[in-house]
Amino acid sequence: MINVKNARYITSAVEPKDYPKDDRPHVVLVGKSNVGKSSFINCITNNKKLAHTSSQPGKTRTINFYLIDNKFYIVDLPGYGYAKVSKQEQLDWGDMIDRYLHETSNIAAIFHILDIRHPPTLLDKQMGAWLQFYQFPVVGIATKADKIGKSRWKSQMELIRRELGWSQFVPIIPFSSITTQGKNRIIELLDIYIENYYDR
Ligand SMILES: Nc1nc2c(ncn2[C@@H]2O[C@H](COP(=O)(O)OP(=O)(O)O)[C@@H](O)[C@H]2O)c(=O)[nH]1
Ligand SMILES: [Mg+2]
Repeated sequence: MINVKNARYITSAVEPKDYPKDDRPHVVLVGKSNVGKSSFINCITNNKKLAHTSSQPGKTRTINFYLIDNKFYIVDLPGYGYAKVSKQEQLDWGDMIDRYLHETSNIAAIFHILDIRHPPTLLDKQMGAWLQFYQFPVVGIATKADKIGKSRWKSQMELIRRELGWSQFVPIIPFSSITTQGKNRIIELLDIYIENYYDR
């Protein structure tokens, strides 16, 4: 059983030659810029300083690797949908993500992070279609759950499921990095995906 007690930043990469070379599994975070990916990492690892959070969107421009329990990596992909980047930067972004997804054979799962308050954007849907194409196991994380009443969680999550075309087999976890809602379930899921990876 993983305990996520030991988490450390390993490296940031743009090109495949800079990815970690070992074959420990990767759990990959994707989502819009500012959706709460860095906060997710800090919450799950109990370390407020591990990943840089920012109220300023569009900050992360590299693929960041964190090693957890010496057993698997959490991979923070740069967020999409930040309006104030140039066309060229958007192309570079697409390239960076495409190469990562294409050239990484040890992806155990992809955590697609969405804001529970809003319907998925066009870019969320494009990312969803991309992940479906690659046939990665996907988990939906509906974050910022503290910002709406609990009575709305279910319908918002069903909206996300419907808009992204996810079957009932795709788990969606209501999550908040502030209240830690959903954290235990996420750690259970991480454990399952990592064990499955090592068993295959
Ligand atoms: N209320 C609330 N705010 C959050 C949550 N997660 C992230 N935020 C805030 O959203 C902003 C962006 O978060 P960050 O983790 O840097 O997003 P990233 O760009 O996806 O890495 C910051 O101001 C965070 O404090 C959450 O679960 N609840
Ligand atoms: Mg970030």
